[in-house]
Amino acid sequence: MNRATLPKSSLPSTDGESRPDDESPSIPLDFQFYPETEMSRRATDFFTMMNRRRTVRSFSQRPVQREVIEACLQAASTAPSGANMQPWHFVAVSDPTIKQSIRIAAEEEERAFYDHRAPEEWLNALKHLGTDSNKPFLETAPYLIAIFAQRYHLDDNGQHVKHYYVTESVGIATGLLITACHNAGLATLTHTPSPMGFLNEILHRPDFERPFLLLVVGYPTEDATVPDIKRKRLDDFATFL
Ligand code: IYR
Repeated sequence: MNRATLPKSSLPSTDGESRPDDESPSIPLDFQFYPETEMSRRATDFFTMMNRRRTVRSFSQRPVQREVIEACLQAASTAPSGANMQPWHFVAVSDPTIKQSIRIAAEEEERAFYDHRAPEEWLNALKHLGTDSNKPFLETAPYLIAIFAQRYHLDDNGQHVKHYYVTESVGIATGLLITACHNAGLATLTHTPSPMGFLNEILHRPDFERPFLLLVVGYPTEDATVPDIKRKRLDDFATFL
């Protein structure tokens, strides 16, 4: 069973009495209210912290504690999801042999992409990033987190249970994972070799799971540089009516 469930006997009912057959139990909301000044400060502090996040492409071999990755994955799993189906699966890879297999398969797809698959317009759009088909970070970074999107899950009787808003849900979970990693002091790279079917094979994931993204996680090398790109200004990406 993939959804969080409460034992039925502990479910409160609207009239305050335990009702074993209640299908939509509720519990008190654990919500934190802040005074307005503290709220403003928290909001701007968080933006300042997130504004330092950059996509990194040169990773050192420095290891990362598994506990940190576990906590970041748990943060990712707090994402809202269609009908609370939590339609994601994360495979955190630190095994050097598996990372090497992923690198070999990803570079093969990337060579096809850069050599003939990508239209000229796409290659032009990527020029300022300086990317190519060589992906050494897939072996040097301590963790590769493969994120899979599940189209459905199997219930206890082996019946398909359809998932809803899968892409939106997994996209939000991925965003939370990137945020959690950055907050913990880790650098990330969203890597999307296309197609990514090789991840199912290498990581033994079932067909109903679609590889969504490969997140490279670790520490930047001492001499890491990033492209000098600018973020849009608030006025250019947001409208208040
Ligand atoms: N997957 C390729 C190409 C690539 C595509 C986009 I859109 C990027 O923002 C960056 C790279 C690669 O990783 O090189």
